Amino acid sequence: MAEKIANHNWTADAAVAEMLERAQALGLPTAFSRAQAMKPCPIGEDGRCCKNCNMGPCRLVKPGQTGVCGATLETITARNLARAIAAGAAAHGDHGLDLAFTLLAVARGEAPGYEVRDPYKLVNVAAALGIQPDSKSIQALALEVAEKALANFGQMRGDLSYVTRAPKKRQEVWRRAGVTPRGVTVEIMETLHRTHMGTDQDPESILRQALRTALSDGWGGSMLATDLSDILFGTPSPTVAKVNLGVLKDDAVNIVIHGHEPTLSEIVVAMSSDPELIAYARSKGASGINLAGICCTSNEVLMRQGVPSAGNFLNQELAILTGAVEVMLVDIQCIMQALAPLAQRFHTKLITTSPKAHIQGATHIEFDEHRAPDIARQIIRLAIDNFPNRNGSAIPTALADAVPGFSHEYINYMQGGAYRGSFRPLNDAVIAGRIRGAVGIVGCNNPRVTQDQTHLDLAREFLKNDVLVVQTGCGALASAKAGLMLGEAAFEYAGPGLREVCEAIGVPPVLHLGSCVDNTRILTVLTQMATEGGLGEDIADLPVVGFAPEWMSEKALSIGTYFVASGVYTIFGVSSPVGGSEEVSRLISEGWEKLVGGKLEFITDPEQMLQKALAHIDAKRAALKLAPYDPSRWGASGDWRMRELEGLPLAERLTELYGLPPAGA
Ligand code: NFS
Repeated sequence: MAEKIANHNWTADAAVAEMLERAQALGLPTAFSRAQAMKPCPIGEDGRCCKNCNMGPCRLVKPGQTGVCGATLETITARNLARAIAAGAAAHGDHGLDLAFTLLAVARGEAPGYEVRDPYKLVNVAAALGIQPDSKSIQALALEVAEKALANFGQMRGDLSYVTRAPKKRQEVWRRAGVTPRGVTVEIMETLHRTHMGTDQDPESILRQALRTALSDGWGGSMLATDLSDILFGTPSPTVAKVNLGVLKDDAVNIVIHGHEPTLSEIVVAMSSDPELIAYARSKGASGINLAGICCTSNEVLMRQGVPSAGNFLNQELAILTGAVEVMLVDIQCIMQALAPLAQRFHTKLITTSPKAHIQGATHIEFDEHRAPDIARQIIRLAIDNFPNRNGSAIPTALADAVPGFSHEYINYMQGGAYRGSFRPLNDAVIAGRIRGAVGIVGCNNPRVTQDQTHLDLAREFLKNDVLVVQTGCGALASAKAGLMLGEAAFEYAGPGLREVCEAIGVPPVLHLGSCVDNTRILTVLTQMATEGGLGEDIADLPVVGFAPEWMSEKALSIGTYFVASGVYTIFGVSSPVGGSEEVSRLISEGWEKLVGGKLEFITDPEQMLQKALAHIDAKRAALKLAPYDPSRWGASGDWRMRELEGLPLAERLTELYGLPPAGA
């Protein structure tokens, strides 16, 4: 084990490697060591186990074998995948639903500490939901938007409001395939019903409903969550922040906020600068209050408030292992139960806050948006009171700077300012071949593969190939930790064409678009690219590919599937949950490609992922009749070239740059 850690086989993150050594020295288990000790069940891993009724569980391990009810391998693997997608969509939907309730409380004046921070977004979202902004007050409009969002979650008939946001051609594809989502809840409910014992037993039909359910997430639950968060907490724009476990401070009260909803974390951020609380912290011998995020809560407050990030999913236990965390504050999703016994080995208090997420051994302080400031203050005081109990700490020094905060609104703005913002420059760069294509590398960490490694290998290779990289979730934090989200990364990693574009606009070559629900920002970017002109008329026409190379959660499956249903070739790593059935693997790739234009593949070899994606991007370019990718055409201008030529006399520089004849010739 020691050798493995030393070789960084478990992680690409130096801070994590350091903390894993400490875990080992203290004899404490982590997800990394548990993953070694617990091999995946080979039957469940590729979807061949059915436990949907009490005649089983049935394990289909022999050719031609069926379950007790006669269910085939194809039906069972398809049902398992559909259920996982429904669970993922439910997680995102329920998160969005809570934000709708928060906006409702704000509109009614019942949520002290919150307000509509982005009224422009409120007006835009209202229009997208079919509400006429007219001359209504912000409060009145917020009320209508909240009500309409709630109605979308519960709607049983018709189409989700945001369906009309997709390119026209995409809407037709959905209509023809019969996958246009009606509401959020209804699709999840129907998937659970169809996959109940004895209902839908045609894998193709089950998988079609899985597409519809995923669409109700992407163009429903998650998209609403993103929009409502922007209305309440502000639409992100670039900011500078520090990332990795080194953000924890030896001399300050460290509060780590972990989970997914921005509602609680935003108010904790606001309260942490309260002079009274800072004075209280000082009275206990601390220099102040230091907040740091983990997972998607981190992404939410990183991109909006520049709150430092202690890292991604697999960093959560290691933050506690530093011994420097007074409180780990959690809400929902991706929170390991192992945090509770681990926290008890240190002075750290683990505080759960959601009525939906209790953990035995944690302190539960229930969050209620109607009295958020009081609750936040109570939690911060508790952390301060815990500071004197700290008994030695070992904070790794690894730390990186990052520039997160690329909402699609900002991407539009950055290409021309307030008056001429548009997607034209980006489309032109793709058309000309400066940018070969774009990839989204998103999703989780998984201790079954080296932490962050595939995220980073893919990102660097795509940059070298002039492919623009956009990221969210834990994938985004992987790149942030490795310094890829800085302008300088374009010089170091990007190919000549992409480098020129990054230089001209002044952006990193890897754009951080937010948390996992913010994958919907990528849908919006793709829609804008598809409708701007020159790159076809549909998302499926674009030279783009999606990735979740280290996925582990059901949410990731829902996200991947809504990208497929939106027309995107999507590649997942680690292992396939439908690997037990060749037929179902074919249905979600070739079958879905025929039906909706996108396909889902599970590929474990990163090199193969890369090559297949580049081939796909080039094929889409060819179908659009764009110039073939040729990097030798670029790189003759821009800051980089200027730097190269810096040492030359002016005349020679002009010859190099513009082909002017050398002086005296
Ligand atoms: Ni996404 Fe965010 Fe991370 Fe995976 Fe979990 S934090 S919602 S599920 S692990 S990316």
